[in-house]
Amino acid sequence: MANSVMSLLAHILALFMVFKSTQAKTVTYDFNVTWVMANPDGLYERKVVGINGQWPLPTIEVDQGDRLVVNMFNGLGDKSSSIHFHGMFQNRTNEMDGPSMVTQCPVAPGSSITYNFTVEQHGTYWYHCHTDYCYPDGYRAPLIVHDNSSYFHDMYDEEFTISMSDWYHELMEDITFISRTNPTGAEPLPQSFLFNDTTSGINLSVEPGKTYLLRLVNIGAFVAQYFYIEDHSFQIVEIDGVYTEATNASILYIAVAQRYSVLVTMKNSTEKNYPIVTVADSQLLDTIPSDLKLNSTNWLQYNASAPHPQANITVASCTDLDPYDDMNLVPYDRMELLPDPDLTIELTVYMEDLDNGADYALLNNISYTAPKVPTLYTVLSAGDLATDSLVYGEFTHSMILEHNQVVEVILNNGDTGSHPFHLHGHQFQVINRAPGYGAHFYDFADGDPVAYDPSNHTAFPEYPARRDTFVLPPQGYFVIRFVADNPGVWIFHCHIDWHLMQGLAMVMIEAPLQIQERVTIPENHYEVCKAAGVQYEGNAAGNTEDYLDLTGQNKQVGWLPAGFTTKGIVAMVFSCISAFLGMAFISVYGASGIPKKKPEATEPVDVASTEN
Ligand SMILES: *[C@@H]1O[C@H](CO)[C@@H](O)[C@H](O)[C@H]1NC(C)=O
Ligand SMILES: *[C@@H]1O[C@H](CO)[C@@H](O)[C@H](O)[C@H]1NC(C)=O
Ligand SMILES: *[C@@H]1O[C@H](CO)[C@@H](O)[C@H](O)[C@H]1NC(C)=O
Ligand SMILES: *[C@@H]1O[C@H](CO)[C@@H](O)[C@H](O)[C@H]1NC(C)=O
Ligand SMILES: *[C@@H]1O[C@H](CO)[C@@H](O)[C@H](O)[C@H]1NC(C)=O
Ligand SMILES: *[C@@H]1O[C@H](CO)[C@@H](O)[C@H](O)[C@H]1NC(C)=O
Ligand SMILES: *[C@@H]1O[C@H](CO)[C@@H](O)[C@H](O)[C@H]1NC(C)=O
Ligand SMILES: *[C@@H]1O[C@H](CO)[C@@H](O)[C@H](O)[C@H]1NC(C)=O
Ligand SMILES: *[C@@H]1O[C@H](CO)[C@@H](O)[C@H](O)[C@H]1NC(C)=O
Ligand SMILES: *[C@@H]1O[C@H](CO)[C@@H](O)[C@H](O)[C@H]1NC(C)=O
Ligand SMILES: *[C@@H]1O[C@H](CO)[C@@H](O)[C@H](O)[C@H]1NC(C)=O
Ligand SMILES: *[C@@H]1O[C@H](CO)[C@@H](O)[C@H](O)[C@H]1NC(C)=O
Ligand SMILES: [Cu+2]
Repeated sequence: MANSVMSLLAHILALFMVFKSTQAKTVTYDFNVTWVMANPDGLYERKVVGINGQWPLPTIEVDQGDRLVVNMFNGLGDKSSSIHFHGMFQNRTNEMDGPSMVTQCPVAPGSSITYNFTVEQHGTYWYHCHTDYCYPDGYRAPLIVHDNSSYFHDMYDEEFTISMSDWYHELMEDITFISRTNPTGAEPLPQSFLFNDTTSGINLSVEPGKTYLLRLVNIGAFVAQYFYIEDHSFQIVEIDGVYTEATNASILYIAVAQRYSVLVTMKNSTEKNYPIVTVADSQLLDTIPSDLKLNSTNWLQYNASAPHPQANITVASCTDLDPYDDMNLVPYDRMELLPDPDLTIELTVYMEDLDNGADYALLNNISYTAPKVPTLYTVLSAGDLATDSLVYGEFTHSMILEHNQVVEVILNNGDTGSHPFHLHGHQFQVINRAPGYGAHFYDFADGDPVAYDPSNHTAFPEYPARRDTFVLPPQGYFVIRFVADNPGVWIFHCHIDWHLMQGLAMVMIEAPLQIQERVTIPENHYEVCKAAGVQYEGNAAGNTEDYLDLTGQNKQVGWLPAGFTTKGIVAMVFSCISAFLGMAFISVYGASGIPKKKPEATEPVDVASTEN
């Protein structure tokens, strides 16, 4: 008897181990990337980036713990590319992160790259091209990491993944944007808003009484969208891969790159179909053409033969919609507020004309300008100098973070637009933001910018929401914290692709000496550099002899002196204040002021630091 129990137990254990070992599998995708034709809004057929001859692109699906391998061949012929797996930590695999000239070389036409990493997270993500502003041409789709052990796994019957995005008729390369003909930096207006890559009205075929998990992903390039379902509320259970305590809500505001998972329970009656409504945030648009359809109707389809009514939008403006404030969400793991920071990085967003007459974006005084050597490759070839931020160049805005520091980023907005900022390699705690959300989101837009005051702010949450993309309100600020526990080169940037193009980015070089110990670049990635003719050793200027000599580095466009001096950026930057506060060593980078008014033209002055 005892024997047979033992043998049964051994048997069960063996089965369990087989189950465990087969659980973490390798999921391989072969992507042949070529141009294909598509007409997602029914208004205009255009060239889009397809995969294996298809567009819309496939959703990548893996289980938590799987190894994901993506073999990409760039068959575009005329454009370089790469893939960023948005929200993936790439812990120990920084070289697989995807942004060109940050962690890899651009993949030239005719060459191939292999991405290969384990997926230790769960939830809703997406993948997109991260080279030369190529994702708005269609190179973007969801990436889902299934997790059968999530706390809400038994709370739903089926799931749907829904993408939303803005859509342009022209290729990115044909759209005039950074130009002296556009000195205000007005973002190009999309022609349509897509729901799951179409405007034809999707029907989510549902059954009465069942509960569905909807995974919502804004894969757009520019415009945030409001989301709600007529006569149905829902529970938020995930944001950007972070499970949250189930929280009732009826309207969401989903900025580009953000994700929400919600549980929606169906009614018992099958008489009607209900509009799923998305409304573009028209506050982001400089002008609204009369033929631009801002809101769209799709359906929870209970009954295919019943009418499919158009949304009955009862508010006059999208700002009258009252979305759930993501700062109120509590992570399911109840991770506590991180302690006071070891390093504080204080930044201010400015949008300014530089001396070619075009409008650029700056963080403090730097408009991100790509280096000649991918920054990760500089880390790996610089030896001990990897801890000196100078080797990464003056215009990549690289900051060295020490391993396991608590880092706080204070981001002030000197601009009247909002900016969804994304940090690669982390989910950060969102601990402060002003002005409010929803109707209050634009409260500061018409007055003067308001900077974060460390000695006078609203209380930090006990269990702050965490996510990887968070919206900076117009002329307001936000404060985030994270632990530098993921050695790697991580770009921090506005996810509005137009603003990234204008330079709204900086680079965190997290624990450079640990990167050197942990990261090995696969031979295939060096082949990518050779094919692209891009150097993979040296400092930002490509100098392999003297890493502190940046002669020949790429530089941002020179200052328009008047605007520059009025703001006094010169005096503001590179001030580095260190102080002892209790036992913690606090460094403050930035300590910027905010302009009180638009600069006026004055006599040109000589600004030495910008000369070649
Ligand atoms: C990619 O697709 C193109 C067009 O179908 C084809 O000519 C090419 O051989 C394919 N390349 C690879 C590596 O599969
Ligand atoms: C992916 O990486 C693993 C671990 O380094 C390695 O064993 C495997 O061969 C790699 N697969 C491919 C397709 O490169
Ligand atoms: C997770 O559950 C789904 C069905 O609910 C099943 O198809 C899938 O195989 C499961 N995955 C794992 C890793 O158990
Ligand atoms: C959304 O589009 C994808 C890809 O075309 C498709 O597989 C999926 O069924 C669509 N989802 C819905 C709810 O229509
Ligand atoms: C959804 O159903 C409506 C009404 O039957 C139909 O007009 C529409 O084409 C359907 N949508 C799709 C994507 O099939
Ligand atoms: C959330 O909504 C459900 C269903 O409408 C309701 O039963 C529950 O009381 C709500 N919870 C809270 C905290 O409001
Ligand atoms: C649907 O019917 C079930 C079973 O009768 C009931 O428990 C549930 O509350 C009903 N749901 C709604 C939304 O009315
Ligand atoms: C919905 O779209 C229509 C047409 O584009 C527009 O007139 C209306 O103001 C929009 N409603 C909202 C709330 O944006
Ligand atoms: C579906 O809708 C049609 C038309 O309104 C109605 O006649 C029919 O009874 C409905 N079916 C169910 C199962 O509710
Ligand atoms: C739209 O909603 C308003 C307010 O709830 C209501 O008075 C009106 O009848 C609705 N219109 C339609 C066509 O359902
Ligand atoms: C603190 O902040 C509040 C809200 O922004 C403001 O009204 C108040 O004047 C500030 N107090 C001080 C002492 O700066
Ligand atoms: C990265 O992995 C280390 C363990 O190797 C862990 O301590 C750390 O929390 C991880 N960081 C992230 C962001 O995944
Ligand atoms: Cu932006």
